Amino acid sequence: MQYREPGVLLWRGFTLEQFANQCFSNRGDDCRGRQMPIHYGSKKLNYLTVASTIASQLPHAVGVAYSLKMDGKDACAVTYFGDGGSSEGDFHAALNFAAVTEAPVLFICRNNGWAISTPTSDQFRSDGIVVRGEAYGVRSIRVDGNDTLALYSAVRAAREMAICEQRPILIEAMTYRVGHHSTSDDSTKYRPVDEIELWRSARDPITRFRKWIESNGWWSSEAESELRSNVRKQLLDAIQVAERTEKPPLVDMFTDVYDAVPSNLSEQEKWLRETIKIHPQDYPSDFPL
Ligand SMILES: Cc1ncc(C[n+]2csc(CCOP(=O)(O)OP(=O)(O)O)c2C)c(N)n1
Repeated sequence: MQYREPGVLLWRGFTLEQFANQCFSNRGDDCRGRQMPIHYGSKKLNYLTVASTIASQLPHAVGVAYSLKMDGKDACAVTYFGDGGSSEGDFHAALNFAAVTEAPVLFICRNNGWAISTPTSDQFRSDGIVVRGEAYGVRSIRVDGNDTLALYSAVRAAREMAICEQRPILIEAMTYRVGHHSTSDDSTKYRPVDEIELWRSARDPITRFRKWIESNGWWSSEAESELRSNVRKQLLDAIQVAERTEKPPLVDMFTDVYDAVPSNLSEQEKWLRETIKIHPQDYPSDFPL
């Protein structure tokens, strides 16, 4: 997984409390504080932990897909990446491996025009990502990523194909990153404000989808404001509780990587405990030992 797909996790049943616990690295966090914030993962929901080392998730997904194939499972792996991810070596290795092993994997590329401040024109001169999939022998489709229904039907058909025909499929969803890359980025430094505004207003995919469900009588502005205020309240509650929840115990820093904790790690744990005893002023008084 990359870092822009919490929606997938939400859809599968990850709760707002779980999101908040992960961000606060508390005892309720499944990763027990061993990942950076927003690096969610859930074994129960078959969601591999987010990797922000760009494109490293792609070969992993092919490995997962290949193992599903060998086990004869009626399932496929799905992996997400950006246009920037397609400029990494891992993208090429993954596509080629997937093609030759006929692994049931969906590569979903979010071509949003930018890898932080690097536009796609400075990344490649091919006709986007879709042609590269074809070049590797991976069936590929380009879709309007701002058209919810088009994307839904493309992904649905691709999933069916990946599983029934046991093959990889690449989807290039064309979109635009309206927000800054992250909180440390100011995208107005490298692109015109008018361009951002056009995508934010006239081309906003949420407005487009809302119009469609409203015109079918499935949605209304009242339903929207009720949903927004309910979710906002649930989210604030989850954040407040997560903020107050105790941190994981110190021993969790040393567990879960190996089946049995090896002696060098036990030794490090001992040193750490001794250091805390010698310098208690450097650690919070409620530090969970
Ligand atoms: C291997 C690696 N190189 C560089 C970075 C720094 N970095 C973080 S996000 C990013 C841009 C990624 O762009 P893209 O894949 O298009 O995804 P987007 O954030 O636009 O959705 C870069 C270069 C990183 N995280 N990992």
